[in-house]
Amino acid sequence: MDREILETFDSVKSKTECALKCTENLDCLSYFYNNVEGFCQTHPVVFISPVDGVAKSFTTYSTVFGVLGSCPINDGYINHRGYNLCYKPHKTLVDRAGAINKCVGDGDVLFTGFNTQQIKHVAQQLNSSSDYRAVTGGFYIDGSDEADEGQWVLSDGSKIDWSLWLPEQPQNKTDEDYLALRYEEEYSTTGFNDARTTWLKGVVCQKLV
Ligand SMILES: [Ca+2]
Repeated sequence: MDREILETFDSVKSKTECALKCTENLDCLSYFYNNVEGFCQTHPVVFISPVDGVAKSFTTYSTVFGVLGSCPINDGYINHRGYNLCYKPHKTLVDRAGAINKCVGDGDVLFTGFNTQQIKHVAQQLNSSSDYRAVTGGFYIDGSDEADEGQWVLSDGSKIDWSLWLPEQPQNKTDEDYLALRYEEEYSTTGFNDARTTWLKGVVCQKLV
């Protein structure tokens, strides 16, 4: 596994020691450990798709368990300890109303994030998974410019002053008023695009913990 590498360590004596190195870095979500070579490699994402997380020979893959007891990581939620984030991408396609319903039904909200780093982390997580990259249209998150064209705000009314727009986005059409994170194959990157309420997408829900 050689994507999205956070840190690498040699002469690591045990899987437990590798786990500790991951735990010590709040940006670490998962790690690979090779007990033959004593090689430990940490990652800032969780590998969701089996094909993306294939371990090399003699290497085991593990995710670090969050310190947030209230983030249900056994139910598919992803916990970034450094940003205090607990979120879950859903691949089932829904319109925007359906996206809100999905999150609310799980006791969550549309993914918000509160700064560039948090949004970038989720974009990186979506970008690192072939299952997520394959979701047509990407994923709804919180954010709209419906009230004032070109002025993007969260559902609590606060201004979105960070930007992760894909190239040639936003198109800022008056009927494309809702924020989504979408993989753009041409640029091999995941970023913002503006969407219509009727477009079918996945959704990233956030559990406020
Ligand atoms: Ca718009």
